[in-house]
Amino acid sequence: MPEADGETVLVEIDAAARVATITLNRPEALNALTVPMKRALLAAFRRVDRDAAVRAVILTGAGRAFCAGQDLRERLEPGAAPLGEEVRERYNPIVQAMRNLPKPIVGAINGVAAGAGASLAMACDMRIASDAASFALAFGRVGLIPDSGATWFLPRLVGASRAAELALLNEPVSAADAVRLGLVGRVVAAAELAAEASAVAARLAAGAPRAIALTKRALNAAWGHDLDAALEYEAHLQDLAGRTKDHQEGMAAFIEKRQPRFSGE
Ligand code: T3D
Repeated sequence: MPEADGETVLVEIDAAARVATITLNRPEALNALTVPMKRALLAAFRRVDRDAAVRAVILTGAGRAFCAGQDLRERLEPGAAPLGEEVRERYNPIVQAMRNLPKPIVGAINGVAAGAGASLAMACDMRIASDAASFALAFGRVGLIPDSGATWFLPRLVGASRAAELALLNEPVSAADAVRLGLVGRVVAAAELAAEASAVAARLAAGAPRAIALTKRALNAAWGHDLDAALEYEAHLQDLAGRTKDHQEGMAAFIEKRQPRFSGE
């Protein structure tokens, strides 16, 4: 398994802020995803998972797009894998790595997010969009169904009725409409996107890492739980959070009227 390849996927680490930025980097093809790029993206998420110095992650795109989904030219090349295999072996592991990453991922949606690019945006824990961004499911336009988690994330983010409209009509959604629908949390001017995403990621990185990881785990699990199961799972995870040094530090900081310094223990 290669490391993020340093070409089509860039990983930069801000050691002071404890934030990693993963950048999809094929701007000439709107960051459309090729096989090597998907391998590199999975390697990038695994790398930031292993790096104890990283506490929050930003996912963004180089150039004018976030990601145009599957590289359609590559699919026409001889020897391209059958679609089911490609989705199972290349796309699904990326989405699983993102959701299972015990660190928050901020999607900095700098431009169009189409097809599997929209899925990657939805797999982030939160999304900040540039006012130049847009979303398009796009799969239907090439005779495919939404994949890489799109059928799972979309109704949960925007509701069943809107999800059906977006998935079946495949029409683009502007950044302004995306925030209204709940696809993104906020929209900022294009020139401010990087700074805004960095500020949000730095705030996340300053939080208690174990509590953040457990919160992400609880939110992931809640979709499959009824209320009783969710209450019990919260109690279980709270027990774990309550045993951390960071819980003690947070309590001490409150009593001493100072900012907490979380160690991740
Ligand atoms: O493995 C599998 O296939 C299964 C998984 C499938 C998952 C999927 O993601 S299926 C959906 C694939 N994505 C799409 O269908 C989107 C295709 N792209 C577009 O519809 C448009 O490009 C956009 C709406 C995203 C942006 O439109 P626009 O007008 O701003 O840009 P453009 O002129 O169309 O594109 C600029 C360049 O990027 C252009 O290259 P050129 O002509 O300048 O050399 C274009 O061909 C290239 N590009 C854009 N999207 C893709 C792409 N090249 C390859 N694959 C792409 N997906």
